[in-house]
Amino acid sequence: MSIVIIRQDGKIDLWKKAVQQGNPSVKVYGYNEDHPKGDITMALIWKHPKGSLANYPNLKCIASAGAGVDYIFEDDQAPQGIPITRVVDPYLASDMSEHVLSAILAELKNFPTYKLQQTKAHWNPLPYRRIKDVTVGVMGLGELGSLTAKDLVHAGFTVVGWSKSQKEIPGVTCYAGETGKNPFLKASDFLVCLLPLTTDTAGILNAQLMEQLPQGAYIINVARGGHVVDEDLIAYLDKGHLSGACLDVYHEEPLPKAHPFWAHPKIMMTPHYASVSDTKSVVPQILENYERLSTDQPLQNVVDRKKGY
Ligand code: NDP
Ligand code: OXD
Repeated sequence: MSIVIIRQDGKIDLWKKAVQQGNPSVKVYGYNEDHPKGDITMALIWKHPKGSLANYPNLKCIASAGAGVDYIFEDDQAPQGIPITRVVDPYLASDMSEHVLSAILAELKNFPTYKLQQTKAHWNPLPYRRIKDVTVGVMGLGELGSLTAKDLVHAGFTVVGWSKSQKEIPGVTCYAGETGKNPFLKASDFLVCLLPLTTDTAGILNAQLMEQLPQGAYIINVARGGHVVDEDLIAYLDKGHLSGACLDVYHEEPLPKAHPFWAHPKIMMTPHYASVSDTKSVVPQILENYERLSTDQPLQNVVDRKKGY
C-alpha cells in the first residue's frame, strides 16, 4: 500500500514532505518519480494530467487535495468503481469567507474604482454604501457557502441563500431549488457563487440569471470558471445592469492574456487563490482516510458520484 501525489503546479514536494512528516511509515511518491505503480492504493491529486489515474491497477481511493472534484469527473479515463474523497476543512471555509467579505467591503467603499482613478492621478470622491444598505445572496450553502453566509450575517449584512435542498441557517433567508431561485436572485445586490461545478450548474451565471438580479448588482464568482458565460457577463457589465464582478476562477487557468476580462474596468480579478488547501490542516485528514482504507473502515468526506459533488 502506498500513496501517489499527482499535480502539475510545482507543489508535489511540499505535499510529499507533509505526508511524510504526518506519518513517516507511509510510503509516498510523486507521480513523476520512479515508483511501484501496482503498490499504489491512494492517489492524492489536484488537477492531474487526464488519463494518469489509469496507470494504477490497484487504486482504491482518489483523494482530491481540494474541495472541488469537477476536474476528476472531466477525466473519462479515471477509475469508476472507487470512492472519491474531497477536502472539508475549517481553514478552507474561513479563508473563503474572509475573501468574500473583503471583496464585498472593497466594492461598497469603491476601492476598485479608486485604484483605477489612481492610475490616472484622478481625485474624485464617490458616494459609498454601508453594510446595512445591501443584501448578499450566497449560491451554494455547503461547507464554504454556509460559513460565508453566517459570517456575513455576523458582519451585519442581510443575507439570502440558495441551495438544492432546503437549509436552515440562523439569520439567513434560505431558498431552495428552481422555485426558490427567482426570489433569491431578485433580493441579491451581491451574488456570491459557491456552487460545485456539475452538469446542472455549468453556465448558471448567464444572461437569464443576470436579468433577474437587481439593477446594479455585483457578482462574485469564487467557485469555478465554468459557472460563468463570459460573453453574457461582459454584455451585462457593459450595458450597466451589473455594476461589477470579482472573479477568482476562469474557464482556462491561468487566464490567457488576450481574454477581455483582464482589461475590463468593472472586473476585479484574483488568480484562483481565494482559499487554498493548507497541507498542515489537510494532510491529517488524508492520512486518516489512508488509515481507514488500510483497515477497511468507511472513508470520510466521500463525494456522491451521482450528484457530482
Ligand atoms: P459543498 O459540496 O459542501 O456544497 C455545495 C452546495 O451547492 C450545497 O449546498 C448544494 O446543495 C449546492 N448545490 C449543488 N448543486 C446545486 C444545484 N444544482 N442547485 C442549487 N444548489 C446546488 O461544496 P463546498 O462548499 O465545499 O465547495 C463549493 C465549491 O467551491 C467547490 O466545489 C469548488 O468548486 C469551490 N472552491 C473554490 C475555491 C477557490 O479558491 N476559489 C476553494 C475551494 C472551493 P445541497 O446542500 O442541497 O446538496
Ligand atoms: C478547491 C479549490 O476546490 O482550490 O479546493 O478550488
